[in-house]
Amino acid sequence: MSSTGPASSPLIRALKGERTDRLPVWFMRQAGRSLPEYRDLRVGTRMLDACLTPDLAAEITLQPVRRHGVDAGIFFSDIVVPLRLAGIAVEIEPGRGPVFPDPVRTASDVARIVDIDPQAVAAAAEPVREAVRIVVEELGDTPLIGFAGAPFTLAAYVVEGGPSKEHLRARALMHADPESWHALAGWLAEVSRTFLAAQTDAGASAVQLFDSWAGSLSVADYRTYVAPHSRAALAGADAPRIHFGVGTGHLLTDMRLDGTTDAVGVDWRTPLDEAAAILGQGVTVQGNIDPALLQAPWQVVEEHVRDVIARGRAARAHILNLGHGVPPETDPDVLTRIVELAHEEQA
Ligand code: 1CP
Repeated sequence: MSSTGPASSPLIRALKGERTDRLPVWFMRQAGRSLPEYRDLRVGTRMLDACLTPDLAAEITLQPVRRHGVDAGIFFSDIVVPLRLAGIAVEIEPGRGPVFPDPVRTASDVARIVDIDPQAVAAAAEPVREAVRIVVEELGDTPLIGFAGAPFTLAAYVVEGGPSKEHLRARALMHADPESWHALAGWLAEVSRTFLAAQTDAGASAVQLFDSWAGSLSVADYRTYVAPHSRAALAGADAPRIHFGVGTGHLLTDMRLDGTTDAVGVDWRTPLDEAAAILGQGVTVQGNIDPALLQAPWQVVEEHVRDVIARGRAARAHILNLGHGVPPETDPDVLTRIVELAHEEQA
């Protein structure tokens, strides 16, 4: 019998640097608002309650895998879920995103937060482990990707109190009070590490750290104030590791975190052959279909996807994905056709 199970899937082999005859493809934010079956299920349930209801979170995770035939599930949750589990007040407001009624801005705010034992997250994470176990059982040979927010992206919300454009308050705290910044980022790293462990312990086969807003940082600030904490969050994960950011063309090499990452996620701004030239052959690339192009006529999408695949051949291995999340207004059939196209092409 040939070897089976997620460990020999195209995604996990690509993360280990192998090219197989099937190009693995999945989509960030595949589980969510672009699917009518998701919108139906979510009626009457708040986002964070849905994340912590095991049957519901499992079903939402599985929907896009069934529909599109993607090569991985991404666990349906949110980067702020471990903060809710730590007992911090947070809600996800429809159409806006995560909102913290008590933002963490002063040294005493930080002291109040870091006083919470990150192990409280592990103890409260049973609904997460339960949902992951259901998903892993259903997925069989298809791997599940667990995820967490990187310390800087989480801080961008916690310090600001909600979504912001340039994440000024978090970046200001680094320089105004470096000690408080490092205390906060270190605590967030520990919380994200614990959230990743809950998912891998329950059977997730790979993890992705989302540093969605790291693109707003200078290289110098990234190295001093952010990279050590992201490395701590990811280094503890007992599974292959993907590290993703938006607008991070200037940070690609640093995002390898000294070899801690198996793959670097690249947004749509940097062609994958250029990214591979910068990153070298020690790491796999993931990306980078422009989400804006999903609205274009199919011929335009097809040409773009073929170009992304061709450029991805410059890397040691490639995982096809978007350059950021699926926009809510995307026609899900376009995603299904992209999966079919990727699987027709030789990796
Ligand atoms: O009611 C809803 O449907 C709310 C929309 C929504 C969804 C479906 C939010 C609110 N989060 C999610 C799920 C989610 N969040 C997933 C599910 C798995 C999948 O990818 O299919 C994941 C991986 C996340 C991670 C996440 N949350 C990130 C990192 C990824 C990214 O897109 O950059 C970030 C930045 C968040 C914060 C967040 N949560 C929700 C929103 C609208 C936002 C962004 C707000 C902002 O613009 O700052």
